[in-house]
Amino acid sequence: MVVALNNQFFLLKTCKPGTTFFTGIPVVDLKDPEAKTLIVKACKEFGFFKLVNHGVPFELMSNLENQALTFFSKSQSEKDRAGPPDPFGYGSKRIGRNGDVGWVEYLLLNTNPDVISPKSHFIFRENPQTFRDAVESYIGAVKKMCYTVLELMGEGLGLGIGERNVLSRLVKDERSDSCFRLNHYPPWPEIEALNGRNLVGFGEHTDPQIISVLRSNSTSGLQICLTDGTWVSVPPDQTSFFINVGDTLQVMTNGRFKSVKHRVLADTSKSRLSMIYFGGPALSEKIAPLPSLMSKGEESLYKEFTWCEYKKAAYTSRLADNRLHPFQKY
Ligand code: GA4
Repeated sequence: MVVALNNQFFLLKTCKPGTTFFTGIPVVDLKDPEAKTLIVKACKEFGFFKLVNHGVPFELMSNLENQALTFFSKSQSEKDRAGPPDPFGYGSKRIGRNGDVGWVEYLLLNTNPDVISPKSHFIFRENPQTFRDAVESYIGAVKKMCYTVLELMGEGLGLGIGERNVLSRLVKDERSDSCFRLNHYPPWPEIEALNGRNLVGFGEHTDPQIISVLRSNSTSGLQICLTDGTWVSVPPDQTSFFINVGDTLQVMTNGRFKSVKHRVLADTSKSRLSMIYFGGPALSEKIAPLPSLMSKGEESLYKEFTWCEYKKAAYTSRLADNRLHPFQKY
């Protein structure tokens, strides 16, 4: 449907809201001795799981949530000074460069201190130091927790002693091309023309990187697509993290793990705030199945590519595209 905002017209997608929450989301307790096995099982079956007992203090999450809400409550012209996203910076309604739109505004930041983009410098120069501190403390804690998850994945996959940390090493690398996103989905007024449908906040897509770590407030909206193609609503939990397998991890496990298709529907009455850390490899990194995972005679399902090549292709794609398609052998 077409929505008019500030004299501009936007074509926004709508979709039928799911009526019930899905109760089958795998839950992994990071302190459980069986965590590595459960992580691998969830990544194979869903490409997605909820992480509890993760050790990241709730205060870091709520502090960043408050800081982010302060930023998003500024006037449009003030927020626009931190945009447009190139890809880093503030963006509103437009996602990526190829015509995708959603009922969302966001800040996209890179997380590698050596390559902080001029845009990030600007965002933080123009905003209180408390915002920058909140982003940095949160990312610091989430990164550490993410390394633990990736190490458990390596163990759970049965990688040899020498290779066990290969996934966490890629993300720990100082050249790692990781990024961080704050998404704000404002409530939207009941519009009759929607006929009981919901506005799409962030359209369906898979994440390109190795792993994504999402935390949201208690407003629902996130949906994942199960392997049989059904969309289900994820019950929100502001104290936990939701972990997504990205396209790169799908390739590195030669399709054993599935990168999960997901989307976000906006809520009519409550705003949703999510924060997502995307752990990616260095630009020069060659992406291919891990040799020690492969069974005898097993062939790679993908042509070899570097993260840089994949990323270039990704930025010419639409959100819902299968970005691995050009790299698939069969
Ligand atoms: C999806 C996952 C991350 O949010 C993101 C997105 C990126 C962007 O917003 O700039 C992309 C999208 C995401 C994949 C395809 C391209 C690039 C928008 C888009 C249409 C930051 C990322 O890495 O890939």
